[in-house]
Amino acid sequence: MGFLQDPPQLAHPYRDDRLLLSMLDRALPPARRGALDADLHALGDYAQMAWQRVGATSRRKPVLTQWDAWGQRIDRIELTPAWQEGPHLTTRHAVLAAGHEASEHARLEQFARVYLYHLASEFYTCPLAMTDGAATALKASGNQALMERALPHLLSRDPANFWLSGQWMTENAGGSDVGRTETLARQDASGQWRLYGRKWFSSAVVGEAALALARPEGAASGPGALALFYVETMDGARRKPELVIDRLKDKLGTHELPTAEIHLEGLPAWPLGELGNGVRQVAPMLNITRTWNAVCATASMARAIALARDYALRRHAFGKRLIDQPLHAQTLADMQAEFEGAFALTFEVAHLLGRVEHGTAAPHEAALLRLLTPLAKLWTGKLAVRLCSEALECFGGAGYIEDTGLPQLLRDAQVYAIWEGTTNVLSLDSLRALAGDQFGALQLAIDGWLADSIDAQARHHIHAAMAAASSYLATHAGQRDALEAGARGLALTLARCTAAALLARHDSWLAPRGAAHAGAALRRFVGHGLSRLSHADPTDTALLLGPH
Ligand code: MFK
Repeated sequence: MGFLQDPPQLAHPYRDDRLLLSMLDRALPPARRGALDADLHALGDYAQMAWQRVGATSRRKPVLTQWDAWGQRIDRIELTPAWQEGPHLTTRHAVLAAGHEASEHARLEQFARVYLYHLASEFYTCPLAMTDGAATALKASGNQALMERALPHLLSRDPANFWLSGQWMTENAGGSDVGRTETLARQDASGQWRLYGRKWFSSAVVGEAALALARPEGAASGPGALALFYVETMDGARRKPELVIDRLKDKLGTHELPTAEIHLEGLPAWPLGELGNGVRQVAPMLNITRTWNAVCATASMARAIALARDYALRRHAFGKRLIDQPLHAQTLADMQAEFEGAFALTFEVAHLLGRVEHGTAAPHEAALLRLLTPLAKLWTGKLAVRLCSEALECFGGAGYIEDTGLPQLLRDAQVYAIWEGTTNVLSLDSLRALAGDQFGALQLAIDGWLADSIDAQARHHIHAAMAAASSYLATHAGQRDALEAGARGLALTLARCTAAALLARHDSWLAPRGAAHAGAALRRFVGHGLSRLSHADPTDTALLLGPH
């Protein structure tokens, strides 16, 4: 046999990840940092094992069996091995429970676990995200009875006791525009609320609970009249007959995730709070799942770059290793710098979330979190697609071959920009957030992060891009259409300015400890430009979209 190429090897995602290690060293007090180590080592080991399993087994999808041999409706879903292992891994390493501990660092510690677990979990993290969101929304509702009933399950450290929760919002009429929800909530003769309708994307149909938006019978149309309900799906070991699984979706990616279309035929339900303003009540859940989305998108980028870098050390072309080819090295370094910016923003949101939840944040930081959450989600969702695509190209033809395990990275990455609000919906959400004093909060935070920065040029570029964003907002104040048309450019600019300032903060912490790579990431990232503001003429937009 002729030449055989070494496949890429996955370095240990925790022990060998200088970025994750240095971020945790900077952000956590030593005692908490030490206590976290065992779980992160174990989840890194699991991630390496799972990557080897990808190469050694053929891909499987969940299978829905709707009827048993004797004609009984059963709607049984057989899951892949990683999904069967999910409850054990999650509870043993407190992937969910850690985020709800009584510490301002709880969320950062949780999301470090999520970052390591995500790809190995085969997107079991999707229902985990919704479960975390449901627990958070239940706490925010203050509904003691529902909290006492559900939280011990949702946050359990015992796999036998652990429940997953879904988030049932999307319907045929309303994906982004949730206000068009058609599901009806009706009280039966005993006063029990029951839900009737069709949910078009249900990602955690294997879960034991869900939060669902529905319109109480007789309520007005529009989003304000929707109510948020808690439901349970199981009756002992059997799925409740009022929940019917119509079919599993055939998707571009996330194949292991059993996304379903379902019907509700009178499923018992309990309102979380008032019978209205359901979107406002579900917002705490959305902000949590959007944070998970950003962390998982960042984890996909990390995996794609780690494999492409390893391959560049093994693959020879034109007499040299790929890593020694100037243009290939430049390409990888550019990817790394963008990724490090995304990583910095994502984990700042995670840490900030914990501080805001535990009341240790500075006064401006709640407003900051409200703005940075959609920014992190929308930017990382887009960047993951770009970086995973670029990483596949680094393998040449091998990156296009299914059983390398590489194409899956790109197919799966596409979902991050769609889940939990598309890029444009999140850009509009960041405009909603900017209606308060969020811009000032961001400026204050950036000034703080840059206070010790040793890179004057980076400081100059960040200030210039923030000034341009500020003047853009002032110029278009009151012009709703213009603001909306430019919302994506504005959001990306603010995300990039924030990321650059966070890279500068990390550099000023790391450089005195003898490590120069954060400074390199900062210079390269800023070199790619910070402003993405668009000044498009609406007349040209209409001409471009007019009849051809
Ligand atoms: C591995 C990673 C895992 C990630 C999880 C994967 C799960 C995947 C499953 C899904 O994708 S489920 C589908 C997710 N769908 C969405 O995210 C819906 C996207 N659409 C939006 O976000 C719309 O912008 C929205 C539905 C919110 C628009 O609804 P409305 O009713 O027209 O919004 P409106 O009137 O502006 O806001 C209503 C209230 O909610 C306002 O409060 P007030 O009533 O007090 O004024 C808003 O301020 C508040 N609000 C809206 N978004 C908020 C928020 N508050 C805080 N944070 C937010 N993000």
